[in-house]
Amino acid sequence: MFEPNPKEPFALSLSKGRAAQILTQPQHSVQHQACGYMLRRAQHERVSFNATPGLERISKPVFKHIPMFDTTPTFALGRYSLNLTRPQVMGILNITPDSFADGARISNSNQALEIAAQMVADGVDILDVGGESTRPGAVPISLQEELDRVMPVIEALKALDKPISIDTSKAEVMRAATRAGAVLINDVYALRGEGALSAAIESGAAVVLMHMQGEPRDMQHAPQYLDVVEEVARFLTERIFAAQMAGLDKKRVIVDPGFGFGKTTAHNMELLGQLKRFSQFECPVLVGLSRKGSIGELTQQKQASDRVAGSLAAHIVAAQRGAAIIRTHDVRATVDALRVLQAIPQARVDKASVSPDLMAMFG
Ligand code: 7PJ
Repeated sequence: MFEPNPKEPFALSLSKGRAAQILTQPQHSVQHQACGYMLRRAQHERVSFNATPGLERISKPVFKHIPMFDTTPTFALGRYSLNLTRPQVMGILNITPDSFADGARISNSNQALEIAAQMVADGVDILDVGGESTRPGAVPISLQEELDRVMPVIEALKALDKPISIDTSKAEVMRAATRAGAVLINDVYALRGEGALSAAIESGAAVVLMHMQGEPRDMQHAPQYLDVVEEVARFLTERIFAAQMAGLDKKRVIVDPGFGFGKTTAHNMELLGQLKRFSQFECPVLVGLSRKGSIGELTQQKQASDRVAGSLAAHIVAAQRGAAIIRTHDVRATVDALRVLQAIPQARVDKASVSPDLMAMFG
């Protein structure tokens, strides 16, 4: 426990080494100590704070005053920073003539810009641009075709000043898109394609590593697992490891269990139920169930556009179980639903998880 020096400004009373330790060690005990210190300091300076004995409620108002101790979780996307204290919404822009799930079929960049501008007005956080369909049964397209679809759209979307994600598995598309300003590479093959890993690393962009069993062409033909949660988690562990070994900082990684990619509805629901398992990677978790077949199956809605309510229910459950990013076609509805979820105060921190110092302070 370190003691405040009431005569000195707060930041100066910490040695540099100690401050660095607090900032780099995520252990609760250290944070609790820092929090206790902050509280006494706050009391001394008569900073008002809510003294409810729940760590979150105490620490937020106090930490807010001290930039050095700003522990707000964020994720860097180029010059943008995602605030991970609330689930972020990724809007889907599929520039694919065969993309039947889209509210609108996007065939040119003007149209893409119009739809994306609406998404921005609706509160989107990331725009995900894809040129190749990866839906079940989809047939791959050529590199040139994919570039021709996505590049004009990426150029057009820059006007909106929102983080752009490129949904691709091809190294060349990753390179071109990130050169043009995309800050996130969303690869359903988790960088297993030829040259993809090095292209992603060299680009400096963040990456989404997603699990898929099989290939889009045939992945929904009788997918099988002994334990879907453990198998998906193992795959993601291996891909994070491969990325790290190749030189990619884990701070640039987002993980995704890949709903619907070689999974039955039962598999998808098992993954959704156990989503917390994926928080163990300490990477943001992305979830995409928007209008997918499983939602259609559960709600008996054949039309993709009739699956909005079902998708919302699944995404809210995902957000409650730790999803950091929700990938959706329906931005307005998703933002609204998440706002309601966000308005619910977090459960109180378990007494046992609060340091004795802090408890003593409040009796
Ligand atoms: C996903 C995706 C997903 C990520 C698609 C569709 C199929 N990328 N791309 N996660 N799904 N990261 O949207 O229905 O679940 S394409």
